[in-house]
Amino acid sequence: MRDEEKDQRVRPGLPRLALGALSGALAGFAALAVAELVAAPVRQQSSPVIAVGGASIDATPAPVKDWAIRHFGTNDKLVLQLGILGVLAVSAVALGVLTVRFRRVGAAGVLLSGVIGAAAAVSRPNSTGIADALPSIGGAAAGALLLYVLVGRLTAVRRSPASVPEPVPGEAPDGLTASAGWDRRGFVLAAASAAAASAAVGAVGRSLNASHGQDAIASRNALVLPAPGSPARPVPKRAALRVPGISPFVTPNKDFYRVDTALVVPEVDSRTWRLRVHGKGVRRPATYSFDDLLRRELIERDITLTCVSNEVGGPYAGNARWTGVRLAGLLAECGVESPSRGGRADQLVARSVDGMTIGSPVEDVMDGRDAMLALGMNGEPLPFEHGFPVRMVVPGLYGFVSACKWLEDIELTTFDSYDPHWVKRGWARRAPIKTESRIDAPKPFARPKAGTVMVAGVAWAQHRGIDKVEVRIDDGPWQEAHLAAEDTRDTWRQWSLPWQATKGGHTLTVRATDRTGGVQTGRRTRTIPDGASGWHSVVVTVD
Ligand SMILES: Nc1nc2c(c(=O)[nH]1)N[C@H]1C(S)=C(S)[C@@H](COP(=O)(O)O)O[C@H]1N2
Ligand SMILES: [Mo]
Repeated sequence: MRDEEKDQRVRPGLPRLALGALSGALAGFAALAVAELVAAPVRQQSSPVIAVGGASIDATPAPVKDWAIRHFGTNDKLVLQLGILGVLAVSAVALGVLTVRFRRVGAAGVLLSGVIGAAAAVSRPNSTGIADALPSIGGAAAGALLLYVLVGRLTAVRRSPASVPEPVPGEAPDGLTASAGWDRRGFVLAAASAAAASAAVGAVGRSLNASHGQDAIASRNALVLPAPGSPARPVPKRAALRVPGISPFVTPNKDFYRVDTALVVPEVDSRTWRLRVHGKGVRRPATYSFDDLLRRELIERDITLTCVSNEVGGPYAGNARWTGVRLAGLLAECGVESPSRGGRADQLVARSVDGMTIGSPVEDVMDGRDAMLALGMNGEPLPFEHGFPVRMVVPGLYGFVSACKWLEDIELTTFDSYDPHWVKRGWARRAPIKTESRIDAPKPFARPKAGTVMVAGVAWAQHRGIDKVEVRIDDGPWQEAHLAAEDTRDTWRQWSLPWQATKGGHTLTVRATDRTGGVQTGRRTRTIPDGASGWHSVVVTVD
């Protein structure tokens, strides 16, 4: 019965090109499904959408990427993947239509997209070799074959469309009769079974890929971080102001901003994880396991992380309590010396399992600040999104020059001889965090009632410390705000100012001064190459 129903829907009158388009779409779907399945034994990152997505992220010019982060935030990756799927769908449909006319062109087109996927997968920085090409090649082969078969059932119609008999309702046309005109029954059968098979294959591939992370998840669940030998001082009670709308002093992990290039969050098993330390001037290169790190003294520190892509007033800053191993001590153990003591390497390049490279000044890492290999964040093992099992954290430096997540390799080198990932894309080699302040309350375009309105927010100048915050109403004088107690100079500081608000529109502006006397500049710059500067303003209307 089902076959008959479908036969009736696919009438000879339906334009062949539309069926060609449908064939193309089905072939594209089949290709992705097979690629997903083949990626399972290879690695998920080798699947074409992920590989092409990763390659496009890397090839995206810095201003465009910056724009994407600003407009889509953490959804930037979702938008990118949807974009790639959209392009794929359009090309698949176009190839399907083309194939009706030119059989070989379509198949060649599908194979060509396979080659593009394969090339992207093999050339990813973390590619494990030629095996990464298999999902794309396998998927393209399946897609090309299906397209060939489906369009094969359609092409007869071109010769003699009139010779196709209407199926008699209730009576299945037999295959031989149908093949004399165009093979409707064969087309519908092939299309339907291909769609069903692709869905099944894709689902199996998906679940196999998802199960890969199980070991990593188990290793994280089993992990209990030992009590730190050097605990953080308790956060002073008066470091947190009770003002509605202000950023909490400690950012909960679930709210902590996330910025990275990973389309698939790496899931690394801490039990098999290793960190290699090597390179210029490393007298005793070494490899550490996670247990090796756990046996060292753990330090616990409150450190505010900031992204260089954070616009003035933007959300990409967060404060957490990190637990980890002193990086300077570990480097010293490997025989590394800081440049000021005659060390030959001035750049430390951290490399992640997903091929990210992040370069930090060796001098900063070894100057006594709490640079660490972090294992814990706010009392739990690092969340996967934030770098499990091990990431770097260096107070005072933007994340792109200090905070490598999913760390697996540290190489000592020089700034002259190596440019890491972001530097190759136009960002600065060295990037200390700029003194910044942000108004959290009132929100932009709020309509508070006349009377006392609490203006409040956070200010940061990591590793220098915040000395003063001032607020200006419209073009009035700078008024000193109340500063919450300082936790450490590596953390942000909350501030507040009661404002006697009068009716009408007002612009509130904030600026901070750091402990070195540096006043936050009002000169607006873009985020590229070394972080945005300028004052944050909020416009409100008082009712
Ligand atoms: N492996 C890897 N580490 C990375 C990045 C990345 O893209 N890949 N991004 C860096 C940037 S730009 C920042 S700001 C911080 C952000 O850390 P978070 O996502 O935990 O907030 O991670 C850094 N570490
Ligand atoms: Mo960043």
